[in-house]
Amino acid sequence: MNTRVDYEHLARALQLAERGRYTTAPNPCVGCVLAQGERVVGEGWHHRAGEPHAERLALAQAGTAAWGATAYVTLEPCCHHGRTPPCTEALLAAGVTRVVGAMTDPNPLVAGQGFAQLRQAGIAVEVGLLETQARALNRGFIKRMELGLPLVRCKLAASLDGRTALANGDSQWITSDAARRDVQRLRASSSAIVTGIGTVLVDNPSLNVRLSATELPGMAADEAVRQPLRVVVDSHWRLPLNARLLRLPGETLVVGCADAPKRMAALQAVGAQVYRCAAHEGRVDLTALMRELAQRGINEVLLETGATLAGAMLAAELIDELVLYLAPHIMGDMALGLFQLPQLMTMNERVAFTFIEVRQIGVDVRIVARPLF
Ligand code: AOF
Ligand code: ZN
Repeated sequence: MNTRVDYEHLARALQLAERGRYTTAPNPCVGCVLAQGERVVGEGWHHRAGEPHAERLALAQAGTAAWGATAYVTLEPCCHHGRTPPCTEALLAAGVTRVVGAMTDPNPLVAGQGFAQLRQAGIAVEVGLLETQARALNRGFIKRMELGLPLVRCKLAASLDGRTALANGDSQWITSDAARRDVQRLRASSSAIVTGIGTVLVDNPSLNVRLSATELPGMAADEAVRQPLRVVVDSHWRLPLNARLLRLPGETLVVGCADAPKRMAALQAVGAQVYRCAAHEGRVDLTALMRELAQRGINEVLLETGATLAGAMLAAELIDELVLYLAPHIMGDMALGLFQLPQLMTMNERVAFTFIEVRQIGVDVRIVARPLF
């Protein structure tokens, strides 16, 4: 049975976990509160991979007050030796007698065994309180662990009539400053930004994060802001060697499928990483690419691209969420649309979505929607 006190401590642990949003990848965001009844004796959250887990930081803060305490954890304590030793052992050694966990760790190295070990050692374990909130924190990590694919958010900016660019390709700037700052936070919380060669050739984008740590909730002012991996889907290796994104701090991965070793070597020589991906009908196999990104530890992908790649990703059912910024103007039916899809013959073929959130950002509107594949 969970009490109001359990609920409050676990809710606090979720708040702490949230502070890791911009730093923990490829690890999940995790928070821990140690309490004796109402009284909190230790708090911790996971900052970044390789550094101590939430439980260890909370235990360090609590010291001997952890003896007989309840541990509130947003994710099952690990029982494996990863970059850090098992949290289960640390909790047992410190004399914690009860564990309230929001969810099981989907990592196959843990997957229920952490809770099982604690139970075997005589600890009272309860699982499932605030599970929905805990899962929402780590959707990318969970999807990668369960399906071997990253979570993909497709960010698009359009006019009120759903147009992204004029027929001549001009698309700067559709949305206002406030919406573009919002996109900066989306980028900062993503491990990779994926775009298509068409977008790079037309826009020469930077695809980087231009925010300081103080603008990202939970980050310490002196922490370095991470640059997500920039991924260019470029089947025939057409990326110009002087593209802007190759000159910026952070890494760029060019993904093609054509057999062109010289071109690949030239890209490597200017600092790009290259990956020759499996092909599907002469183009990069997008599902294979997403699997590869997951294998490289990418939990969350932000897709920022034009109608061709966005359409192909949607058709391949690789998009989990649409983040659509709509600006209050009309561009007319000669302007370009959001997704290139084969012509539909019946209304049944529509791709259905469900709205998750609709909100005004400055003068624009942000719609978050999820496809119902
Ligand atoms: C916890 N508490 O705070 C986190 C956990 O390489 P390591 O040692 O950092 O282990 C990473 C794995 O540990 C990660 O994939 C996930 O299964 C779990 N994360 N577990 O008990 C934490 N961050
Ligand atoms: Zn751990």
